[in-house]
Amino acid sequence: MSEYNSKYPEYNPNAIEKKWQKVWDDNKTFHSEVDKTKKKYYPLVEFPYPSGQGLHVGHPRPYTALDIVARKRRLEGYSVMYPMGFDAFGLPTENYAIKNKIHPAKVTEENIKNFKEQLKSIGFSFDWDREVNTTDPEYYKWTQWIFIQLYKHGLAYKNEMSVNWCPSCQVGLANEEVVDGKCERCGTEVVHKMKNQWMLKITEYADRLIDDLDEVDYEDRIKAQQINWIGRSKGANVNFNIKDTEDKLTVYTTRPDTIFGVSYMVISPEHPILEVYKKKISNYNEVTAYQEEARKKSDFERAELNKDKTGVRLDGLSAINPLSGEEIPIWVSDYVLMSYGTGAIMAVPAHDTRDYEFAKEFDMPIVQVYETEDSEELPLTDINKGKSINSEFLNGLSATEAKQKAIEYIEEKKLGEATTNFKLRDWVFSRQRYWGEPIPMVYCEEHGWVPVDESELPIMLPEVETYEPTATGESPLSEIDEFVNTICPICGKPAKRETDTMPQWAGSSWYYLRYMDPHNSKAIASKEALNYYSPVDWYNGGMEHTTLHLLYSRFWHKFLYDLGIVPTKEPYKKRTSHGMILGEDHQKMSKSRGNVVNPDDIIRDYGADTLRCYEMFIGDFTSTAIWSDEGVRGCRKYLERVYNMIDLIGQGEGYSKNLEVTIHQTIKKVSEDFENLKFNTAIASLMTLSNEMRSQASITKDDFKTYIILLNPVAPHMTEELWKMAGFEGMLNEAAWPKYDDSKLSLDEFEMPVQVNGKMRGKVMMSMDASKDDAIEAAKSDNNIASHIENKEIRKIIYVPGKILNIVVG
Ligand code: ANZ
Repeated sequence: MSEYNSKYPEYNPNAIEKKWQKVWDDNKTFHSEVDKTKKKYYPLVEFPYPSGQGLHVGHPRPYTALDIVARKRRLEGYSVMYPMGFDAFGLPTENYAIKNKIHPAKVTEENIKNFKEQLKSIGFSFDWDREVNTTDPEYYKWTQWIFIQLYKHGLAYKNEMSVNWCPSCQVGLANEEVVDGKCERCGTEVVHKMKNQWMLKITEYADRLIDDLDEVDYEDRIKAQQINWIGRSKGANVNFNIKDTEDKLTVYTTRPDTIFGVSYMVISPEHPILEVYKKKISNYNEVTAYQEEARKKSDFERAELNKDKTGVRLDGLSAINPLSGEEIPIWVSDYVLMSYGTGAIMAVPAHDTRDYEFAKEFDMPIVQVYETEDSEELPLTDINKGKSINSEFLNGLSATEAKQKAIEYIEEKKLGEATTNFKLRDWVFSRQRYWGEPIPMVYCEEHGWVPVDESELPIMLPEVETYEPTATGESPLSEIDEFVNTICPICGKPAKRETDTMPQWAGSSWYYLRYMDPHNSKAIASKEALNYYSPVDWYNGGMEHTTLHLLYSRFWHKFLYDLGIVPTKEPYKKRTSHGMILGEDHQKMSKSRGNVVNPDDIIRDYGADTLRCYEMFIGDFTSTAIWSDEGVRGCRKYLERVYNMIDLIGQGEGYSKNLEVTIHQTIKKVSEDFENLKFNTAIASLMTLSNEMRSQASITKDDFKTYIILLNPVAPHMTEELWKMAGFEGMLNEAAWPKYDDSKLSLDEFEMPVQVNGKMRGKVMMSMDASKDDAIEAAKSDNNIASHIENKEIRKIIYVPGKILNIVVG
């Protein structure tokens, strides 16, 4: 079989990779169609924002991971749809366009072209016929359509409200876009501004967004973040009468069982009751001065950083504890936020840290209403093991019992009611910028806000000269008369278009649906496509998108489910997250630090397969990893060694006897590890197997074939080339994923160590369950061992099957 021993050309990834990429492209190898004879599989990665910087090495990490899963699934016989697209609206492009006076659409087009070339050069098995681009009018037509449905169902409304405003980007931000009181994008301190904004009622779905997490397979840390972000809290609204008035102050409390420990109340500086009773409050000027101070602080500063408690006691206004009948003072303090609960609290300093700090500062009484055996210290906040005291009918009860009983009592006496609160706020959906989807609404003097007729969609972004935000903070669209002036869809009289655009999160909230049927002009996607491809089987993306994109898209999906448009309650069956890749200096890669690695350079110098292999081998997929050029070179060397293994192919059918067990073990390990995000250990076991193969004088065609199929998802170009070089039939991408045989996972023979009088005298091949007699027989057949027992009396034999034989002679 001399043809297999012939000299092959040296490993030249640049030539091999270009060649196979063209073959895949020409043959549409990875194109998917609805095929009811096969089970579908839909892996999804977050589509990139096509920035001017191009792809960085962080992108290929998740893309390669799910490319591995996609390629493996195809070999397992699934109909796989692995799509890619571009999330192209957004500020950086707009800012670049402003600075360089190029239309954002043009900038986007160029960036996408560049990104696409880069993605193709890495050899991902994306179905490029399904590419989507959120800035394409044929795409955003449907984003606008969904908005109209939301409006028609009462889930979109306009509201004058205080918004987070970034003075630098000149744009309103959602809570999710404010990090530590600063703009997520540019880091500028966010201020508050009153604006009329479109809002989406995500809060109406808050319960379902938590409860339905039971039905999906998300990493625990992802579920936990979603639950915390939504922040469901169960408690009660309790009414406190304001002394000598008809009015009540309603508080929200999660601990109605501590009501006998209330020694004062606190209301937020923005609480409307202050205005109502300003004549009764004798120190009102102190109150207004305090309100002025509070206005300067963000909610974050007030809630999270508020260490030193401040406040003003209202003179002339007090409240009555509804359970004890006691008169208690009312304070104003900024640690109580108007945006949560009712904006008023009952203070229980013995059992709440914030109330305790406040009571200490202002010398208010502290009444303990729980005691535990092991702690005397106040505030006593962990009262789950405690017993209620000083609380009349609650005395002696545990916290759970007392809470239950207090709520029952409060409801029965009509003093309040059980309530659930959420930290989640409605989604601020207006942006005063150019490069986004126009919100398809019209304002008519007579009919108010009216959605445009659906037949008019898409409402196209008009061509403009400049995209700068206006000095007033209005969208640049507001200065284009031809855009603004329209007619009312109801009465036909002159009306004005909404000039705000949608946030970048809009287009990405439903893109996974468009992939299913990207060219449909009549609907988001056909019923057939939706029924076949739904839901996404495995969605991988960044942890930073857990509270924004993931929540928003689950919300839209549930809404579309309620309308009967999508067939599943949840969009994504499984969600995982990858870790970030840091530079060699252990810092986040950034231009200014000069530690950015460009994937193009790695591909040019080492090849795409090396890049892919290294990105998967770099470390635990879910954790942060540090880039190392040394590691890249190691992966390249490994691939070269595998490439050269083709020279080892010799005679023989089936697996080589010496390799059989390791091959079955490796099939099992690689198959399982690829499913469990353990790409690095899968590659490690492939490396071990290749070392074993290379230590043989020759290997069989089948040894080699299985090896390259297992490696194919990681290094698809080289393995496809080797497939052809070895003369295997068809293409590797049409082969079948190898199966392992359970019975062949361990050796039935092993090298048994033999000791004579406790000294190691040799090793013999033995079956694992050989009898004692067979073991002795085998030992005697070894010359060296035999020489140590010859002519001696065997006194004792210690034999542990599968382990060792010890012969004691005298
Ligand atoms: C009395 C009490 C006693 C409370 C106790 C806690 C512990 P979560 O779990 O986050 O929902 N609170 C209510 N509204 C507030 C507001 N607008 N600003 C600041 N604090 C507010 O927290 C609910 C608890 O936070 C409520 O229960 C209330 O204090 C406070 F031992 O009432 B509690």
